[in-house]
Amino acid sequence: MLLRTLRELSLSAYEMSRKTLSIVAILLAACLVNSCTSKRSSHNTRILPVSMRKFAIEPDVIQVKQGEDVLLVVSTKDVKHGFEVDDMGINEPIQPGKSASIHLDTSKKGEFNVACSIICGPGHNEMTAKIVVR
Ligand SMILES: [Cu+2]
Repeated sequence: MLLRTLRELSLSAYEMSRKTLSIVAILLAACLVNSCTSKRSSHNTRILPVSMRKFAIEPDVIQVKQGEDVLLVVSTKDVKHGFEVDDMGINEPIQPGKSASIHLDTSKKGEFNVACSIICGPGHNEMTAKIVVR
């Protein structure tokens, strides 16, 4: 009798822990799904096309709001260029015929210089722009 009760007790404890585990697993899964979808939701993402060419970056002033979700879609009209924003840790080669999507960190206000990081000809140094986060 006592043995049986003990067995039942340990069984129910085992089942309880299994239940707890599955609840924790479900909660974890829900959190993961939620954070994934909120990061990937394209609802509020502002997509800004930027084009590079000899020897300009257009637009040369890219204005965004602090905290805004911004995706730059950078392409080149001629040769290979490099889209570089030193203070944002961005340096992306841009190949002809293939645009690059660059997610902007807009958490800090300020002006960030954009330059071409791949020497592309005599006007290479004139290839500048700025990102203004306000
Ligand atoms: Cu260039």
